[in-house]
Amino acid sequence: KKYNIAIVGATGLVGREFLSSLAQWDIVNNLYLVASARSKGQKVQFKDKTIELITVEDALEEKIDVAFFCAGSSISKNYGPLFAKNNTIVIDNSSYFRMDKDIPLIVPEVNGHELHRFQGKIIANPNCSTIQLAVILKHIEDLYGLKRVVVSTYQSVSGAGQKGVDELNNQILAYGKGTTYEPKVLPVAADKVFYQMFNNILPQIDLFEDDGYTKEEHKMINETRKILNIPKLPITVTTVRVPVFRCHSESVNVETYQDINIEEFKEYLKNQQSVIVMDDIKNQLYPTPLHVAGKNEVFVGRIRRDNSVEHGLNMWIVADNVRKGAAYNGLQILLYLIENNLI
Ligand code: 11C
Repeated sequence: KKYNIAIVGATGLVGREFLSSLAQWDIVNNLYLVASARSKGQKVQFKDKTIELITVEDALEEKIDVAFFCAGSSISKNYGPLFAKNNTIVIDNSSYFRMDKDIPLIVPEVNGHELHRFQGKIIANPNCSTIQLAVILKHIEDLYGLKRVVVSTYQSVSGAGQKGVDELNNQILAYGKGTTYEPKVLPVAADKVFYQMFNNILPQIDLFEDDGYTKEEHKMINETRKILNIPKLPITVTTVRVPVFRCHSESVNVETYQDINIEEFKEYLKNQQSVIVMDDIKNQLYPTPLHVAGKNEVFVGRIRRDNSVEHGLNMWIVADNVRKGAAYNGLQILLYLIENNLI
């Protein structure tokens, strides 16, 4: 069977990635590419078809089975429910609906089962840095029981969208010419002060909240608890932007209830969906952003015991934030619905 599919935000970084991932599957009947009014009429290639961009209002006139939203929270807030009312399943990449108790927040290989009893139309796609963490934590919870989690992230500029990518690129080019390029986007376009990203590290992703944490840190904490269905999981996070274009990396420390057999854990992980264990220190093998960019799986390495607690381990998790962290996870949600006859 084939479906009428819309991408709302088709010209953005995540929208373009969704389009190229979708091209690898034979599930599209009609494809609707939605962008802002000023892009209306521009043409985009999808396989052997040329498709004209339309506005979100135009798309509401069509009969669409599934819409992938990746145009930011306000578009999702304003139009997601209108598409849902039209009987369209909305897979929403924004943060707007994620913590709504009636909306499932899905990483298919972790909690796809929640979709079987879901009657609604809007499904949320989690934050990029949360997805890669949840994929690995699920297995630790299943095997040993999670007692406490401590995470520090090393997030690429593509997390801040095309503007973040362009800003780092311009600063690198300027450095090559012996000049500088003034920051206007990073660390956070909506904040007051901007810092150079090239040759620098910025311990701020998104705006600060009253407790001294950033919104990104709260997202990782709250979304991880919701996806794993452990509402009180003790977890603390520091999120950091690094001058890398693609892939988020995470240093993760976990304390568990039961004793961990590191070798057994590695073997178990090797057999899990979406996980690639890349951990051979004798040969200096561990995941790096350059290696993982463009791949769909979550890579894990540096898996080792934490001897400072009774049962603990440290590891290094890397995933492509635009793929598994956004577009590919959204596509996986759609594929899960199809495979399980839920659409
Ligand atoms: C970043 N994680 O790297 C953010 C971007 O809630 O989907 C993703 C924002 C979101 O800046």
